[in-house]
Amino acid sequence: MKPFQNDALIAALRASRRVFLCTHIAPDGDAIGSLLAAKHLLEGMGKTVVACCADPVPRQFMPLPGAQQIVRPDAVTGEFDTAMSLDAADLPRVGASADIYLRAPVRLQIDHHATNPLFAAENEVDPDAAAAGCVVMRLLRALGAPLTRDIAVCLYTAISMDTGNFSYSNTDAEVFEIMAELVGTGFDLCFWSRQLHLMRDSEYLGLLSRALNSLTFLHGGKATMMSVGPQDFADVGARAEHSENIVNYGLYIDGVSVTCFVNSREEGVTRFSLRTLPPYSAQSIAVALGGGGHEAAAGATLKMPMAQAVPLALAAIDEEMKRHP
Ligand SMILES: [Mn+2]
Repeated sequence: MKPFQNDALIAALRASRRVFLCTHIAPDGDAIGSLLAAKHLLEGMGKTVVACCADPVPRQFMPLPGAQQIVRPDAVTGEFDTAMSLDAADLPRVGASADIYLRAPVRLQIDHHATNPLFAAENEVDPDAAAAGCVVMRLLRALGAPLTRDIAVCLYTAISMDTGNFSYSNTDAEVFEIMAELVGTGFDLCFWSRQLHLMRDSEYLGLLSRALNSLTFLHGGKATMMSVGPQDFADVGARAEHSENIVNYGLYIDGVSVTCFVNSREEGVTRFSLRTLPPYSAQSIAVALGGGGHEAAAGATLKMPMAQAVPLALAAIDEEMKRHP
């Protein structure tokens, strides 16, 4: 495991008494896991700690130890001698937590985003760390604090969520060194991996089922398209968030390099999510439809009904396929 670099940050935490911890808005597993691990760690050292997030904790993270005690900024009272931000790429990312953070005389942060402007007085920002949770683990070691089972569960959440369950390119040897220590605490890996990586809302599975049923092959099996319309959303009771990630299923077929997921929650607005493998560009297709994104993942929204919008998408996909026959 890499050593924690910033000795001044360690000294500041040792000297702290009342600590304000915050993380980014729209919190993910690394945000909530790192926040809670730091809370347990500092409480174990006898500090008074308030953990804050400006947005609600997503339901899947609510069973984590301490998650019920995460508060919103408007519920925070009293003054803090020390504040620390976790996993936030810049200060605006902590949302309404920023005011409380800025009021603390000693301001620290732990993060792993390369674009971080080092907004704290003492920063430990390592763009090579797979997750902010990895840096929290280094902090725990530097402080000589015990690794409890509660901390292990929170750090497992942070690291497994930010590495796509140990599958993204950021999954390095340190991740597994840390995991060996976490598993050593005897936390229930089976339960938590199911909770974090398999459990889905029934509405999500309902919408996914509609999408898979609609799957059609294009261009001799090199491309796929799935679509769900307003009636599908209504029938299964799905909300916007339930349409996330469905697009990826269109690529989980041998030989398919381009996929498009069409979804329309309301009549007259049609969204396209695109995913591609090289040499094809999701971005080129999205741009042709007036949208944008990255090379492998992009999207566009057209203000027209599906029946009118889909032929335009098919034409844009045609164009992209022709570029790489
Ligand atoms: Mn992160």
